[in-house]
Amino acid sequence: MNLARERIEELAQLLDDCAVEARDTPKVTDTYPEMDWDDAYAVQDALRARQLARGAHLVGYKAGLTSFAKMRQMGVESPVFGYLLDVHAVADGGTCGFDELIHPKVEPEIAFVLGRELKGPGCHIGAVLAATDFVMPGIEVIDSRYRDFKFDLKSVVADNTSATRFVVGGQPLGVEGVDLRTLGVVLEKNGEPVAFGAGAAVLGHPASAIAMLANHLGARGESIPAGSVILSGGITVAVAVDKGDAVTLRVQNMGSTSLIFA
Ligand code: OOG
Ligand code: MG
Repeated sequence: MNLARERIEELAQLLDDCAVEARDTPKVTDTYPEMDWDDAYAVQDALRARQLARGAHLVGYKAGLTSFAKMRQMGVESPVFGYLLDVHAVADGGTCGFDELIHPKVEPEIAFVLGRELKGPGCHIGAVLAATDFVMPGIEVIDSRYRDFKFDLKSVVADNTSATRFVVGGQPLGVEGVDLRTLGVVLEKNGEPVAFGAGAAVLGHPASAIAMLANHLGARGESIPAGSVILSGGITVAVAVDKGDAVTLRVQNMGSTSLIFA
């Protein structure tokens, strides 16, 4: 750690305020280039503590930048991890307040719901599939608190990996007998298909993103509790949305989930 406790708390407050007030800020490593990985995750932890203290509940986790399409889009080269809160869940088919957000984008993802706790180190795809109750379509709404959506990995980790809203729904599917690599996904905006992909875009197999997440959390003394929902990462590039847009994600054999920006 290179940053003092007060700096960590200040940065968490800055990012929290930006999210609440829907305003952007230059990336935090511009001000603190000496920030290291532990500092970045410490800011994320402090941000989470602030939100939980306001009454939010932790409902799950997310992996991000797990597909080459996303890594290329954002100019970075490794996955990052964050958390999901109940206050950020949108009901299936529900409305997301556009004016509460800065410059939102949507991502098609496969969401995992765990039937059993998952704990690293040593977690692998097999352990993930064994612990998974079902998978379902998930749309993540990301909204970087950084100006022009520009960041480096440490800055985006501090900002809870741009996590903002999410919706899961459709038809839950058990993983037995399903090849998650070849599951096709279609993302539609206002009825037009705008992005397509298959599960393998995420690290070769979406469950490997969950294994990486469990190993990452395990190294920090945290596990993923049974019942958690986990977003495994955008399969395609993220798609910008405007006020009034309706977004639907269709996943092969899993129906669809949707939301409206109003
Ligand atoms: C970082 C978060 C990326 C994903 O699914 O790849 C992410 C960002 O691009 O803002 O959630
Ligand atoms: Mg995502």
